[in-house]
Amino acid sequence: MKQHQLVLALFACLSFWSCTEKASKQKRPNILFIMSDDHAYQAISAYGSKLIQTPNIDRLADEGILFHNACVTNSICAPSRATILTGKHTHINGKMDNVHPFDTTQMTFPQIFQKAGYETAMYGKLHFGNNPKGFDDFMILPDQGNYINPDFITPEGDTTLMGYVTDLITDLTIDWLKKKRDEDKPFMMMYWQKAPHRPWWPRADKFKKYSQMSFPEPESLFDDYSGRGTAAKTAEMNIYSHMTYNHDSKIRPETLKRMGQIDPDVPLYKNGFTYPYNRATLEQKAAYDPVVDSINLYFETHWPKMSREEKMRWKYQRYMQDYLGCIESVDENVGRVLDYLDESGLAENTIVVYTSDQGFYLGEHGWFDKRFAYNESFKTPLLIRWPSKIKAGSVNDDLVQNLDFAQTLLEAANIDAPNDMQGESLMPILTGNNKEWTRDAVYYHYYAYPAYHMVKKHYAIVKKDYKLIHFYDDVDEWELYDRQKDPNEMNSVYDDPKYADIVKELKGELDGLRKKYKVID
Ligand code: SGN
Ligand code: CA
Repeated sequence: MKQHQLVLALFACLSFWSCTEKASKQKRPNILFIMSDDHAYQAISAYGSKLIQTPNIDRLADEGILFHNACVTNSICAPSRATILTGKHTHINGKMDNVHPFDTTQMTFPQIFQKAGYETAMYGKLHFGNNPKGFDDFMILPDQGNYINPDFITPEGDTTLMGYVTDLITDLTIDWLKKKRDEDKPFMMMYWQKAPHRPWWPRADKFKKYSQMSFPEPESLFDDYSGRGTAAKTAEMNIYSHMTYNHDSKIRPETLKRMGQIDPDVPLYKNGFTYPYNRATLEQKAAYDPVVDSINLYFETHWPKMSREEKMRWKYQRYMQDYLGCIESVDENVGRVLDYLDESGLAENTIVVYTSDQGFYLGEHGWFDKRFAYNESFKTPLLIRWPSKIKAGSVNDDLVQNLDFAQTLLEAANIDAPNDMQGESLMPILTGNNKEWTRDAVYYHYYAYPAYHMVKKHYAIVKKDYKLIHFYDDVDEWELYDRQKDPNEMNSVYDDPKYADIVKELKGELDGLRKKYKVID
């Protein structure tokens, strides 16, 4: 071969190599990780909701996979997020509650994606008390954030955007996808909504629409907790007793003042009327006022004549109206983003995850909020779409956890996960190789006590048939639920001699899980 032929051959080789290298890089899937705050699976129609239709979120189930037994390791906001980002249980990542800041010296999976050549971005609620690492761009809400005209923390400093938070976070997400990202790189983005977090403040049009609707009650709305131990009885999250008139039910301080002492056993929110309203401009307030006025008029004229049971029912309806009004915006905005993925041609090679930082009580056991290892807060929605790998319309009932998300996404992107992550990649399930999935028990641990809602510390082992929970600290109580016979978890059978062998077996397995996950007492 002559010299010039050699040079040409070398050149051809190099350009072929760089093209295939680029092609293989481009083939790496994009990731759109959608998370809402406190979105109960009971409020997603793909899960058979009796409360609301969520056609856009349902698309992910129709075109991908829906998990019936997805759960969290610790049912509270910031600890759940820390588990998601580190792939480690709370006792290892150290984020025990919503108060103490996250230890940012730890490796999180977005940092690994960034190092592997992905472009990364995060918009919405993080709740860590510090800025996220591993993102090329971010705009996060300080602390819990606000529904109306929210403040945002950005790498360049703080700013305030005018409008409704769910729409704004979506605008930021679509804007980044459309205009800001580097199209030569795959992306990994977090689109993490604040809604439907308390105080459940819908956009004005949804507030109006939902305030005129009524919703079916859960069977256990009037649970007296007699089938369970101390923790269920002392928790402060009962709709009648702990939901405030002003902050939650949208009763104005002036109304309450006129009415005098209403129910001395029900507290009022310390900061007066609910804070999203107080942040609104006069024009924004005017859009809410007629609805707030009619709620207040009804309350003032009917409340004094209502029985305790009727009051519970009324508060439940008010709660659902506002909570579900928030969900409708979440769902419509998911639709906007999915539409953009379709229009831009990105949908085919983008993994879309929809989940929540935990489940939530929508009146089951008379409750709102979360924290417990009982079903509604333990279980979290999980829907994943990945057109080239996941068979459309798949459903799965394996025990999967938010602990698994980091390893799953890393494996999907062909990136090695660090050995000290504690989850398991869901790739076998996503690709239809379900037999490779062997886990049959998960570990749960909630620590934030004493704290808001006063749910006692507890840890649990959960299997498909049974749930064994140990409440500790200022009590020492065990509960056992037979999940097949008592799916609503109304009666602990821990003291029933018929279950003695099961208790013994589960305690042994629980010890095994605690060792496996390196729990130190
Ligand atoms: C706020 C809410 C609580 C809620 C916590 C934690 N109260 O404090 O009801 O449990 O957030 O929620 S409110 O008066 O501010 O509405 S979490 O999702 O961040 O864990
Ligand atoms: Ca939450």
